[in-house]
Amino acid sequence: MAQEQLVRVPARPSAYTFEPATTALLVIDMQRDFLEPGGFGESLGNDVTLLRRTIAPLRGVLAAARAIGLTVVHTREGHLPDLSDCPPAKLQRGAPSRRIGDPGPNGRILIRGEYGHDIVDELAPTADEPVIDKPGKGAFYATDLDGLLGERSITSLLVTGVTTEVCVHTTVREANDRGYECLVLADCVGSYFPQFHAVGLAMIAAQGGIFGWVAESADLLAALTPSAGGGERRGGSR
Ligand code: C5J
Repeated sequence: MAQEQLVRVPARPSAYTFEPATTALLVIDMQRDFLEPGGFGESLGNDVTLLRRTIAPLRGVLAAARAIGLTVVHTREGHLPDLSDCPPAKLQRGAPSRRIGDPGPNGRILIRGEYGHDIVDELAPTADEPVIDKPGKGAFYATDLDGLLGERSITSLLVTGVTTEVCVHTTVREANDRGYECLVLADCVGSYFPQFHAVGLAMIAAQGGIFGWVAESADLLAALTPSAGGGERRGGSR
């Protein structure tokens, strides 16, 4: 019987263990519309530079995931050009300087196919990495993400992206209800509101990990490096 590699990552509230063959790296909404000036995030009055600290550690995690052949899935929040998949409640909410669908410097705000809707250059997906387009905050709502993960026998998710308390949290909650074991990488998720980021992470790991686990990406990377002693073996003859 072939040996299966188990990776054990120091995490909160307890160590997180996963098998790479049944784990996916989920990169949520690392889009220009949230991370660069002139997009949806800025139109809501946010300082987009607050999210950019996630890019460097996420690049490291992405490179490590690709190196060991982990399934990598990206998501993008956005809408069809005719806005038929955008509920009026979402379109009309608040008083943004530009609404969803309005023209901006990076194209129409949060519209599929526009430059601003796409993922930032630093984290561009490779041709074989699925990109899930989603109309909502949660990556499971009105998408085929669950089916895609099921086809690949994925049961564990390493969750990254923006924003911590909105699309990341919604997706982790959806995933948790569907039985996935989620590890959220604290330095690879970000918010326009540092206090929401901190509380959002605390909420995930509270109550014995009510929604999942939280770890730093450095601890994941160390666990993925056999010389660092991170790997454990399961199965096989030992
Ligand atoms: C927001 C997201 N914040 N990706 N979307 O509207 O978190």
